[in-house]
Amino acid sequence: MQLIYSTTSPYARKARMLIIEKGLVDHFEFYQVNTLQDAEFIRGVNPLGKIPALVLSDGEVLYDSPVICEFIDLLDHSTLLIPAEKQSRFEVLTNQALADGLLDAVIAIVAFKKHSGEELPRTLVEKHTKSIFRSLDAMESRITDAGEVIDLGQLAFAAAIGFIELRMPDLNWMAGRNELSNWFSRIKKRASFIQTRPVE
Ligand SMILES: N[C@@H](CCC(=O)N[C@@H](CS)C(=O)NCC(=O)O)C(=O)O
Repeated sequence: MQLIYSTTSPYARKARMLIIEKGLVDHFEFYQVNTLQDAEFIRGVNPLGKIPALVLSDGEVLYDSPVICEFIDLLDHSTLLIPAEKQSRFEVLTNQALADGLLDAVIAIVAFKKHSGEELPRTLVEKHTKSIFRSLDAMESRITDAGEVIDLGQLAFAAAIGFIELRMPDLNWMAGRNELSNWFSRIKKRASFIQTRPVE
């Protein structure tokens, strides 16, 4: 099966980190695209015109990243990163939704400029920026340092913060968020984070 991705896409990074954490790299072919130059190709694979997309061996295509991650996780039941137990399962899935939603707000700001060459209207920048800070505060209160134990929610948090550091380096996301900062300083040393760093 083939994962359509770009090295800068944080949603794809989450899926790539999951593949590495689960030791499943050999099961995948990684097909790198550029969302601007390869837009037509991407639309041909995924009607939403977005990456990541996962093309299965029978030609079926999975999107978006939460669906792809669920599929990857179920490839090997021995190390589930989306736990089966109800309470922790929905904590992890909500953490993923939080990180993905934060990213939607970041991308609404940065992608507009990239595509149009213009700044997003100030009212919308303020709305999305408030959403980013609220989401970071929620991440600060929800993060639990489980040492070496990793789950999909943590991978989503890591991909989201990695993208903030890439695209909004002046945001000062660490200020007043000690739990999250300490946790991030550890997760960023993991092979899955290092091996998926964005290359521009
Ligand atoms: N909800 C989607 C979001 C995917 C997404 O927005 N991907 C961006 C790249 S980071 C993209 O493909 N953008 C291209 C476009 O919108 O034209 C997911 O979780 O997979």
